[in-house]
Parts: sequence; structure tokens; C-alpha cells
Amino acid sequence: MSVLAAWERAAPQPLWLIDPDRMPLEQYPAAAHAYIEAGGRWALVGSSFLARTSLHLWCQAARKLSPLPLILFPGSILQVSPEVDAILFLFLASGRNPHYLIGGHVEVAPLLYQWGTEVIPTTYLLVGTDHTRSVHYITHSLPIPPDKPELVQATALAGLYLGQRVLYVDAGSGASVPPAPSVITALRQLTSVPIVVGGGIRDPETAASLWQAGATFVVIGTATEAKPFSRSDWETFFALCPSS
Ligand code: 1GP
Repeated sequence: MSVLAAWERAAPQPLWLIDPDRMPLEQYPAAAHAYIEAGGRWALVGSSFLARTSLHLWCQAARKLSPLPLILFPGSILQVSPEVDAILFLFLASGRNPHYLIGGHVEVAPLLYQWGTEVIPTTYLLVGTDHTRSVHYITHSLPIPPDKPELVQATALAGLYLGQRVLYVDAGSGASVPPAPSVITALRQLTSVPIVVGGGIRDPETAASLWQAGATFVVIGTATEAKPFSRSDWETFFALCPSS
């Protein structure tokens, strides 16, 4: 089954985001095992900016160390690799930078075709935070004001009308304020496609409020970086999933 088909059937769950600059390969097998044992089924891999690590080489090595399926969440066209199970083909719908709307896509499309990579067309919605995150700086994108769910809805609809199959609502890595449940409720009223929510989610209660609002996947990245999550850390999140 394709990753997208599995995602379209998936129950709400936490989704681990790995920043290869911050996940040394020596620690990866144990960290992946803890996540899998708790119920984790996929990991996202990517970052707004990688300073030290080749994403391709990291994925190539990681695949030999764990069976955990890897899904690319690329911050740039440098972050592609055939050593993954799928790629989120991100349409930065909330921005107006043509490179993140079509330019980068044209540059990497031939490689993805050649590799036969599963491509998941994804509408990426950056929502407001109270300070600048790497994603704003790198993509030159303004976030959608968080108190304007109707603007988030309009932007998401545009992506869906363009044929995209997944919505990713992001407050940016390390955001002090995660996306509001009301924003997710507004999107869930429009569509049954998988909704991925991330940015600043650090505790199971916040994740639960987003699942209750209609999120399919709640992304946890930065919170796992100071010390990789143990199985019991992940289980505190899985325990609050609506279907668990
Ligand atoms: C960032 O949505 C992701 O693009 C995850 O954010 O690192 O804050 O968990 P965090």
C-alpha cells in the first residue's frame, strides 16, 4: 500500500520529525526502536536549514539501521534522496515566493521521476507565531494570522482545488505557540484529507487538543531533540490519541 493510502486510513497519532543535524546516527537505532515500540509507524525527515549533514547520506545510513519508514519533509531542493519511502511535495500555499510554489518543484521533479519516489502532494500552511522562525527566514514567507481561520480555510481550499491530498499546518519548528485547535477545526469542516499539524508541540495534552479538533498527525520534533524520547515518552502521547 502506498504511504498516502495508509495515511488516508490512518488513525490520529503522533508523528516524529527528525532533523538530521540533531539526530546523530549512533543514537538513531535506539530512538527509532523506542518510537516503533510505542506505536510509531512513520518518521518525517527534514529541516528548514541543514548546516552539517547531507540529508541523502543520513537517510541512506538510517535505512540500514532501522526498518522505520522515512518520509521526506524537505526544507529545500537539497533535501531529496531516493532512500526514503515517500516525499511530501510541499506547496507553500501561505507564501508568495515562487520558488516554494513551483520553482523548486520543477528542479527536483526529474529526479523523483527517475527514482520512482512516491510523491504526496501537500499544501503547506504556515500559521502565525510571535517571533521569526527559520522557516520564515529561509522561505521569505509571511505566516497567516492565527486569528483568521477563514484565511487558513481559503488557502487550504486553494491547495485542495489544485489537487493536493494532504494539509500540513505549521507554526514553525520550535514555535512558542502551536497552531490553535480552532484552526484545525475550521479545516476539518472542509475536508477529510489527512491534516498534519506541527510547530511548538511539546506535551501530550496539547497534542490531544489538536487531535480532538481533527488533526490526523501531530508532529513532534524539537521536543525530542534535547534528549531522544524513550518508549514511555512516546506512550504518553499515544495514550491520548482518540482511538488508542
Ligand atoms: C516544524 O512542524 C514541525 O516544521 C515540528 O515543529 O520542531 O516545534 O516540533 P517542532
